[in-house]
Order: sequence, then structure tokens, then C-alpha cells
Amino acid sequence: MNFTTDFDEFEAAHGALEDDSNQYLTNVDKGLSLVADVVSGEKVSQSTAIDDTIDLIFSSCGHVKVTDEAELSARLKRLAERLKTPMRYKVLNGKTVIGVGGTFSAGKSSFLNSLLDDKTALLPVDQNASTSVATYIMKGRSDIAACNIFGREVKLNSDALQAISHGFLRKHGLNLAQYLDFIAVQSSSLPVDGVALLDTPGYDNGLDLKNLGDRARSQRALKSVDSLIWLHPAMKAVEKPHIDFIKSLGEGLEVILVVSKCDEQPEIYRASDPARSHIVQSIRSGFVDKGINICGVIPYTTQDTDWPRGKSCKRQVIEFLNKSSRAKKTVTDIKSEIDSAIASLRSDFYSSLNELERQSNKLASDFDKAANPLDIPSVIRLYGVLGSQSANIKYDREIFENAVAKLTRWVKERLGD
Ligand SMILES: Nc1nc2c(ncn2[C@@H]2O[C@H](COP(=O)(O)OP(=O)(O)OP(=O)(O)O)[C@@H](O)[C@H]2O)c(=O)[nH]1
Ligand SMILES: [Mg+2]
Repeated sequence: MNFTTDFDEFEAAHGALEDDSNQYLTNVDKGLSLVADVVSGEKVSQSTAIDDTIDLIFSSCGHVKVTDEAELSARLKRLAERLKTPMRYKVLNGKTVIGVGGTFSAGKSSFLNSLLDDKTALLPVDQNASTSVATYIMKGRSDIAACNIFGREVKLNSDALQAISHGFLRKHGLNLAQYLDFIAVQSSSLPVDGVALLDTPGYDNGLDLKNLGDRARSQRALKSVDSLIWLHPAMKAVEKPHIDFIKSLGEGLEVILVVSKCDEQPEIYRASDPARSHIVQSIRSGFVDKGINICGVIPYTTQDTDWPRGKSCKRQVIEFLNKSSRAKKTVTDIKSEIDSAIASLRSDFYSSLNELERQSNKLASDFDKAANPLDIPSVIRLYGVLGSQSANIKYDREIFENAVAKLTRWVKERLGD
């Protein structure tokens, strides 16, 4: 892998990043010791195959009419995602996970920093591409830990958190993000309990850099969230790639639209009711008309979180987070949600089989009653078709039950239950 090439492409596209006070960025030895810390350790978990098992469960339902199949499959994968890495389910246990997504530089990290009671910026922010690792923020006693790609927990300090950004690539020519799965930050200054807010890299930060893979990183992290806060800058139009990206995260995902950087758009900033202003409404329609499930719109600026007067954008977000925290999931909830998704699929199998049986019985009685001997061959043919359909479903059910047993075993192993 050629770091220099990535670095040159990156710099050409985004210009120089600067942070003269961070020891991990200014001092090469310190930078390298951070890399050494981050990559150390044995492999803890390996769970990639579980998505294949979930796919097998759904493909075995090919002859069965499944209610809300796409939604159910996305939900199962979302739940399994939580259990994939021991550290992930440890930190997310009992939390509603709310993703924060959007284009590069939409203001995602600044938005999250602005929600904190303390004015010290926690997450790295830059006018150039900044966030490089999916980062959960939640209320708790100050603690920062990263989970590396081997599933191992690595403790970090706040300077290291700031340094693990695309700025590290700029300074040292090495993409640290490739060794990290996610970072978990506990901060006492987050004003809401019971939620984990997930900061993600801008999925479209200008270049398809093989070693950065920000799109895949964002997508993977956001596929496991319970709902999504989507940041859309007030000055930008809604485009097809935004819609496609949100849709790729799973059917029916609830989205809160935060129109960011409203201070840069006078028509919104000076409106008496910014949420009803023409621009905000047309941004909203841009998403709703293309089938995105927008369940709230909040015009926002990090420059003045008390704006608009009497309706503070920050307070509106906190109210939404408080409401969401009531839907928090414990590990037991996750297990029972997985069980209920499986139960719903199993019941679809049984109703399909029952329906075929009912039709076969009716045909058998029609056969007995057939007044016209010419009808008999077609009744026999139909009986045969129903019989082979039922045999197919019974065969699929074997595959289904085997895959379900594998998933159930995997969930049990994860939860130690
Ligand atoms: N005027 C104005 N600038 C903002 C606002 N929010 C963020 N910015 C600026 O926008 C730039 C990008 O902010 P970030 O928070 O790093 O954006 P991001 O979406 O996290 O960016 P990536 O992590 O690179 O995808 C920075 O220069 C911020 O200072 C806002 O409400 N108003
Ligand atoms: Mg960011």
C-alpha cells in the first residue's frame, strides 16, 4: 500500500490541515507511538459471516410470502451489528443509537460538539475533510477508548482523539483510521443520558481513496443505528447521491433532518419561523418526495445555539434526544427483538404451508365430488403442483431452521446466555 500517493491525492484535493498544538501531529515519535498503541493486540472477535447467515435466512424464504421482508432483513442486520464486537455491545448496551450523517464538512462534528455543556471541542473539526473514524459519544464519566480492527479496546486521551482525523494522514502520511473500527467517548457534559450519538466521516469527502474508504466506513456504522440525524447545509441543494446513500442504510429508517449552517443563509436566519421558511421547506421536500422518512426538521447553527429566539435549536435537538432515549435497548431487548423477527418469519412459513394444505384438501374434496369425469385430469395436475410447492417450502424450511439455529447460537455466544 502506498501512503504517499494517498497523501498527495488527499492534499491536492483538500489543502493542508493545520494543528500546531497537538503532540501526536507535531511530533513524529509521538505519532508513531499512537499507531503502535492502536494496532497492538490479539484478534478478539470474528463475526463477518453472520450477515451471510441472515442473508441465508431470507433467501430460504424465497417460496414464502414474507411481510415487510426488506425492512425485517435490515432490522435483523442492524441488531446483529450491535453484537458483532464485544466492546461495541458493551458500550451500546442500554442506549438508543442515533447516527449523525451527512456530506463531507456538513458540520456533523461541530454540531455534536455544540450539544455539549462544556465549550471545549471534543471531536476534531476542520474545514477540510476531518472525521475519519466512526465515533460514539455518550454521557458518562470522562473516558475515551477506541476499538481496533482486531476488536481490542485501546484507551486514548483527548489529544489522541483530536489527532485521529484526516489531519494525521496530512502530517505523517499514514491513515490511522484503517486500524480502527470505532471510538467511544464518554463525556459528563453531554446533557442527555441513554443515547449514543454516532459521528461519522463525511461519506463523500471528494476522493475515492482506497485506503480511506470513508463511504464504506460511514455506511457500515450508520447501518446499525436506531434513527438518523441527517445534516444538510442550508446553502446546498438536495442531490440524488444524498438520497441514494440514506436509502442504502436500510428501509424505513427514521430521519431527523437538521439543516446546518443556517447563519450562512440570511433567508432562513432572519425568518420569523425558520422551520417554515421556503428554503428549509424545499430541502425537506427534496428528501420526502424521494421517499425518505423525514420525521422532523430542525434548522441549526453552531454559531448561536439559542437561535431562533424562544425556540433554541440546541434545545429542540436535546428534546428529540430525550424522547429517543426512552426507546433505548438493553442487550436483552436486542435478543428479544431478534427472536420476534425470527418468530414473524417462522409464522409466514407456517401460514404458507397451511394455505397450501387448505387448497389441497379442497381439491381432494372437489375430486370426490367431480360430476364431470373430464375435470379429473386437471384436478390431479393441480393437486400435483400444490404438492410440489409444499415440498419446496418444507425443504426451504429445513435450510431456514438450520440458519436460524446458527444465528441463535451466535447471539447466545455473544451474550453469554
Ligand atoms: N458558519 C458556520 N460554520 C460551521 C457551522 N458548523 C460547522 N461549521 C464549519 O464547517 C466546517 C466543517 O465542520 P465539521 O464539523 O468538521 O464538519 P463535518 O461534517 O464533521 O466534516 P467531516 O468530518 O470532514 O465530514 C468547519 O470549518 C466548521 O467550523 C455552522 O453552524 N455555521
Ligand atoms: Mg466530522
